[in-house]
Amino acid sequence: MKRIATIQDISCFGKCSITVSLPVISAMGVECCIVPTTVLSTHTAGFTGYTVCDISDQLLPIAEHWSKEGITLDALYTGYLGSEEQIELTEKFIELTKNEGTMIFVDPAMADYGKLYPAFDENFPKKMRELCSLADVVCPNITEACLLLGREYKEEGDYDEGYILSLARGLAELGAKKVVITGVKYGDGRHGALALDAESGESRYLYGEDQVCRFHGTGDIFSSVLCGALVKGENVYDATQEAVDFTVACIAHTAPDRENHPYGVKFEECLHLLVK
Ligand code: PXL
Repeated sequence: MKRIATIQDISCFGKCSITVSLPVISAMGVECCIVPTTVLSTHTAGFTGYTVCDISDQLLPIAEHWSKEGITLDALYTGYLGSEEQIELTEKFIELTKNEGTMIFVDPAMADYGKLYPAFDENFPKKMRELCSLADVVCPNITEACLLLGREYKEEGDYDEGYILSLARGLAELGAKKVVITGVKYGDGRHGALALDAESGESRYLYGEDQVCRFHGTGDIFSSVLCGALVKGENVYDATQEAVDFTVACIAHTAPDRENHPYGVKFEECLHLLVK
Protein backbone atom coordinates (compact mmCIF):
# COMPACT_ATOMS: atom_id res chain seq x y z
CA MET A 1 0.00 0.00 0.00
CA LYS A 2 1.29 3.45 -0.92
CA ARG A 3 1.48 6.26 1.61
CA ILE A 4 0.96 10.03 1.11
CA ALA A 5 1.42 12.69 3.78
CA THR A 6 -0.53 15.84 3.06
CA ILE A 7 0.30 19.23 4.60
CA GLN A 8 -2.67 21.63 4.49
CA ASP A 9 -5.18 23.38 6.72
CA ILE A 10 -8.34 21.96 8.21
CA SER A 11 -11.31 24.09 7.20
CA CYS A 12 -13.98 22.69 9.54
CA PHE A 13 -16.82 23.69 7.20
CA GLY A 14 -16.57 24.19 3.46
CA LYS A 15 -15.21 21.00 1.87
CA CYS A 16 -11.65 21.79 0.91
CA SER A 17 -8.06 20.96 1.83
CA ILE A 18 -7.78 18.06 4.32
CA THR A 19 -11.52 17.35 4.57
CA VAL A 20 -11.38 16.56 0.84
CA SER A 21 -7.89 15.05 0.49
CA LEU A 22 -8.27 12.47 3.25
CA PRO A 23 -11.47 10.82 1.93
CA VAL A 24 -10.42 11.07 -1.73
CA ILE A 25 -6.96 9.58 -1.23
CA SER A 26 -8.34 6.89 1.10
CA ALA A 27 -11.00 5.90 -1.46
CA MET A 28 -8.19 5.38 -3.97
CA GLY A 29 -6.69 2.76 -1.69
CA VAL A 30 -3.76 4.93 -0.65
CA GLU A 31 -2.87 5.64 2.98
CA CYS A 32 -3.22 9.35 3.77
CA CYS A 33 -1.36 10.84 6.74
CA ILE A 34 -2.58 14.33 7.53
CA VAL A 35 -0.38 17.16 8.79
CA PRO A 36 -2.69 20.07 9.68
CA THR A 37 -1.16 23.55 9.62
CA THR A 38 -4.13 25.67 10.73
CA VAL A 39 -7.66 25.06 11.98
CA LEU A 40 -10.23 27.45 10.48
CA SER A 41 -13.97 27.50 11.11
CA THR A 42 -14.52 27.76 7.32
CA HIS A 43 -12.34 28.37 4.28
CA THR A 44 -11.49 31.99 3.48
CA ALA A 45 -13.16 32.42 0.08
CA GLY A 46 -16.76 33.53 0.37
CA PHE A 47 -17.03 33.50 4.16
CA THR A 48 -16.29 36.39 6.52
CA GLY A 49 -15.52 36.36 10.23
CA TYR A 50 -13.94 32.91 10.18
CA THR A 51 -11.75 31.78 13.07
CA VAL A 52 -8.09 30.91 12.47
CA CYS A 53 -5.81 28.92 14.79
CA ASP A 54 -2.28 28.41 13.51
CA ILE A 55 -0.92 25.07 14.77
CA SER A 56 2.11 24.98 12.51
CA ASP A 57 4.42 25.00 15.54
CA GLN A 58 3.70 21.24 15.47
CA LEU A 59 5.16 20.67 12.00
CA LEU A 60 8.80 20.20 12.96
CA PRO A 61 8.10 18.10 16.09
CA ILE A 62 5.90 15.84 13.91
CA ALA A 63 8.62 15.59 11.25
CA GLU A 64 11.30 14.84 13.84
CA HIS A 65 9.18 12.15 15.44
CA TRP A 66 8.36 10.55 12.09
CA SER A 67 11.99 10.42 11.07
CA LYS A 68 12.94 8.89 14.44
CA GLU A 69 10.24 6.26 13.88
CA GLY A 70 11.61 5.57 10.39
CA ILE A 71 8.27 6.39 8.74
CA THR A 72 8.71 6.43 4.97
CA LEU A 73 6.53 8.35 2.50
CA ASP A 74 5.78 7.66 -1.15
CA ALA A 75 4.65 11.26 -1.55
CA LEU A 76 4.50 14.55 0.29
CA TYR A 77 1.58 16.60 -0.98
CA THR A 78 1.26 20.25 0.01
CA GLY A 79 -1.87 22.36 -0.49
CA TYR A 80 -3.12 25.65 0.96
CA LEU A 81 -0.52 27.11 3.34
CA GLY A 82 -1.61 30.13 5.35
CA SER A 83 1.54 32.24 5.53
CA GLU A 84 5.13 32.59 4.35
CA GLU A 85 6.24 31.15 7.71
CA GLN A 86 4.10 28.06 7.06
CA ILE A 87 5.77 27.63 3.68
CA GLU A 88 9.18 27.80 5.36
CA LEU A 89 8.15 25.20 7.94
CA THR A 90 6.78 23.01 5.15
CA GLU A 91 10.13 23.18 3.34
CA LYS A 92 11.86 22.05 6.54
CA PHE A 93 9.25 19.32 6.99
CA ILE A 94 10.03 18.03 3.49
CA GLU A 95 13.76 18.10 4.18
CA LEU A 96 13.34 16.10 7.40
CA THR A 97 10.91 13.45 6.15
CA LYS A 98 11.60 12.81 2.48
CA ASN A 99 13.62 9.83 1.43
CA GLU A 100 14.78 8.50 -1.90
CA GLY A 101 11.66 7.92 -3.92
CA THR A 102 9.41 10.39 -2.09
CA MET A 103 7.50 12.36 -4.71
CA ILE A 104 7.16 16.03 -3.74
CA PHE A 105 3.78 17.22 -5.02
CA VAL A 106 2.94 20.92 -4.65
CA ASP A 107 -0.50 22.36 -5.30
CA PRO A 108 0.26 26.10 -4.92
CA ALA A 109 -3.30 26.81 -3.73
CA MET A 110 -3.36 30.59 -3.32
CA ALA A 111 -5.48 32.19 -6.05
CA ASP A 112 -8.21 31.81 -8.65
CA TYR A 113 -10.04 33.87 -11.29
CA GLY A 114 -7.10 36.27 -11.56
CA LYS A 115 -6.93 37.09 -7.84
CA LEU A 116 -5.01 36.00 -4.75
CA TYR A 117 -7.16 34.53 -1.95
CA PRO A 118 -7.99 37.20 0.67
CA ALA A 119 -5.51 35.96 3.28
CA PHE A 120 -2.43 36.63 1.11
CA ASP A 121 -0.46 39.71 0.11
CA GLU A 122 1.45 40.22 -3.11
CA ASN A 123 4.73 38.84 -1.70
CA PHE A 124 3.19 35.43 -1.06
CA PRO A 125 3.60 34.02 -4.60
CA LYS A 126 7.37 34.57 -4.46
CA LYS A 127 7.56 32.34 -1.39
CA MET A 128 5.29 29.74 -3.03
CA ARG A 129 7.62 29.79 -6.02
CA GLU A 130 10.46 28.75 -3.71
CA LEU A 131 8.39 25.74 -2.54
CA CYS A 132 7.57 24.88 -6.18
CA SER A 133 11.28 24.74 -6.94
CA LEU A 134 11.54 21.75 -4.55
CA ALA A 135 8.70 19.90 -6.27
CA ASP A 136 8.64 16.92 -8.62
CA VAL A 137 5.06 17.74 -9.60
CA VAL A 138 3.20 21.08 -9.53
CA CYS A 139 -0.46 21.56 -10.42
CA PRO A 140 -1.51 25.23 -10.41
CA ASN A 141 -4.54 26.76 -12.04
CA ILE A 142 -3.89 29.50 -14.62
CA THR A 143 -4.02 32.33 -12.06
CA GLU A 144 -1.50 30.59 -9.82
CA ALA A 145 0.81 29.78 -12.74
CA CYS A 146 0.82 33.48 -13.75
CA LEU A 147 1.52 34.66 -10.20
CA LEU A 148 4.34 32.13 -9.79
CA LEU A 149 5.98 33.22 -13.04
CA GLY A 150 5.17 36.94 -12.94
CA ARG A 151 3.27 36.62 -16.23
CA GLU A 152 0.20 38.48 -17.37
CA TYR A 153 -3.09 36.79 -16.40
CA LYS A 154 -5.41 36.15 -19.29
CA GLU A 155 -9.11 35.42 -18.99
CA GLU A 156 -10.91 32.53 -20.57
CA GLY A 157 -11.40 33.36 -24.24
CA ASP A 158 -8.26 35.57 -24.33
CA TYR A 159 -5.63 32.82 -24.22
CA ASP A 160 -4.53 30.18 -26.69
CA GLU A 161 -2.67 26.88 -26.53
CA GLY A 162 0.71 28.58 -26.90
CA TYR A 163 0.07 30.69 -23.79
CA ILE A 164 -0.89 27.68 -21.64
CA LEU A 165 2.08 25.63 -22.85
CA SER A 166 4.48 28.49 -22.12
CA LEU A 167 3.15 28.68 -18.55
CA ALA A 168 3.74 24.94 -18.12
CA ARG A 169 7.25 25.16 -19.57
CA GLY A 170 8.05 28.15 -17.35
CA LEU A 171 7.06 26.14 -14.28
CA ALA A 172 9.11 23.14 -15.42
CA GLU A 173 12.12 25.45 -15.52
CA LEU A 174 11.70 25.94 -11.78
CA GLY A 175 12.52 22.22 -11.42
CA ALA A 176 9.34 20.15 -11.60
CA LYS A 177 9.42 17.05 -13.79
CA LYS A 178 5.69 17.11 -14.31
CA VAL A 179 3.44 20.16 -14.57
CA VAL A 180 -0.33 20.07 -14.76
CA ILE A 181 -2.21 23.32 -15.47
CA THR A 182 -5.83 23.04 -14.35
CA GLY A 183 -8.99 24.90 -15.33
CA VAL A 184 -8.11 25.36 -19.00
CA LYS A 185 -11.17 26.31 -21.04
CA TYR A 186 -11.31 27.13 -24.72
CA GLY A 187 -14.42 28.71 -26.14
CA ASP A 188 -15.28 25.65 -28.21
CA GLY A 189 -16.31 23.41 -25.31
CA ARG A 190 -12.86 21.98 -24.59
CA HIS A 191 -12.40 22.11 -20.81
CA GLY A 192 -9.73 20.30 -18.83
CA ALA A 193 -6.03 20.37 -17.99
CA LEU A 194 -2.68 20.45 -19.75
CA ALA A 195 -0.13 17.87 -18.54
CA LEU A 196 3.53 18.40 -19.40
CA ASP A 197 6.10 15.67 -18.89
CA ALA A 198 9.21 17.83 -18.72
CA GLU A 199 11.59 14.88 -19.03
CA SER A 200 10.31 13.88 -22.46
CA GLY A 201 9.17 17.40 -23.37
CA GLU A 202 5.78 16.00 -24.41
CA SER A 203 2.50 17.53 -23.36
CA ARG A 204 -1.12 16.55 -23.77
CA TYR A 205 -4.52 18.03 -23.02
CA LEU A 206 -6.96 15.94 -21.06
CA TYR A 207 -10.53 17.11 -21.34
CA GLY A 208 -13.85 16.43 -19.69
CA GLU A 209 -17.39 17.51 -20.39
CA ASP A 210 -17.62 21.30 -20.12
CA GLN A 211 -19.35 22.41 -16.91
CA VAL A 212 -21.11 25.73 -16.46
CA CYS A 213 -21.20 25.69 -12.65
CA ARG A 214 -18.10 26.46 -10.63
CA PHE A 215 -17.63 25.32 -7.06
CA HIS A 216 -15.04 26.09 -4.45
CA GLY A 217 -12.75 23.20 -3.41
CA THR A 218 -12.66 21.46 -6.78
CA GLY A 219 -8.95 22.31 -7.14
CA ASP A 220 -8.28 20.31 -3.98
CA ILE A 221 -10.32 17.40 -5.31
CA PHE A 222 -8.37 17.52 -8.56
CA SER A 223 -4.94 17.59 -6.91
CA SER A 224 -5.84 14.81 -4.45
CA VAL A 225 -6.86 12.45 -7.28
CA LEU A 226 -3.83 13.44 -9.35
CA CYS A 227 -1.45 12.82 -6.46
CA GLY A 228 -3.12 9.50 -5.58
CA ALA A 229 -3.01 8.26 -9.17
CA LEU A 230 0.65 9.25 -9.65
CA VAL A 231 1.64 7.49 -6.43
CA LYS A 232 -0.13 4.38 -7.68
CA GLY A 233 2.18 4.44 -10.72
CA GLU A 234 -0.05 5.94 -13.41
CA ASN A 235 1.65 8.10 -16.02
CA VAL A 236 0.93 11.83 -15.84
CA TYR A 237 -1.59 11.74 -18.71
CA ASP A 238 -3.72 8.91 -17.29
CA ALA A 239 -3.48 10.43 -13.81
CA THR A 240 -4.59 13.84 -15.11
CA GLN A 241 -7.47 12.26 -17.04
CA GLU A 242 -8.60 10.50 -13.86
CA ALA A 243 -8.47 13.81 -11.95
CA VAL A 244 -10.41 15.62 -14.71
CA ASP A 245 -13.05 12.87 -14.88
CA PHE A 246 -13.61 12.73 -11.13
CA THR A 247 -13.75 16.51 -10.73
CA VAL A 248 -16.22 16.82 -13.62
CA ALA A 249 -18.35 14.00 -12.18
CA CYS A 250 -18.52 15.80 -8.79
CA ILE A 251 -19.52 19.10 -10.43
CA ALA A 252 -22.12 17.49 -12.70
CA HIS A 253 -23.58 15.60 -9.74
CA THR A 254 -23.87 18.76 -7.62
CA ALA A 255 -24.94 21.35 -10.21
CA PRO A 256 -28.70 20.49 -10.14
CA ASP A 257 -28.65 20.98 -6.34
CA ARG A 258 -26.48 24.09 -6.30
CA GLU A 259 -29.06 26.09 -4.36
CA ASN A 260 -28.69 23.80 -1.33
CA HIS A 261 -24.99 23.25 -1.90
CA PRO A 262 -23.40 26.51 -3.04
CA TYR A 263 -20.28 26.05 -0.87
CA GLY A 264 -18.84 22.89 -2.41
CA VAL A 265 -19.44 19.73 -4.41
CA LYS A 266 -21.16 16.63 -3.08
CA PHE A 267 -18.04 14.57 -3.70
CA GLU A 268 -19.05 12.03 -1.04
CA GLU A 269 -21.71 10.61 -3.35
CA CYS A 270 -19.10 10.20 -6.11
CA LEU A 271 -16.32 8.54 -4.10
CA HIS A 272 -17.37 5.09 -5.32
CA LEU A 273 -16.02 6.09 -8.76
CA LEU A 274 -12.50 6.08 -7.27
CA VAL A 275 -12.78 2.69 -5.58
CA LYS A 276 -11.22 0.01 -7.74
O1 PXL B 1 -9.38 25.29 -1.56
C1 PXL B 1 -8.27 26.00 -1.19
C2 PXL B 1 -8.38 26.53 0.22
C3 PXL B 1 -7.99 25.76 1.27
N1 PXL B 1 -8.02 26.19 2.53
C4 PXL B 1 -8.48 27.43 2.82
C5 PXL B 1 -8.92 28.25 1.81
C6 PXL B 1 -8.86 27.82 0.49
C7 PXL B 1 -9.29 28.70 -0.59
O2 PXL B 1 -9.77 29.76 -0.41
O3 PXL B 1 -9.38 29.47 2.11
C8 PXL B 1 -8.50 27.90 4.24
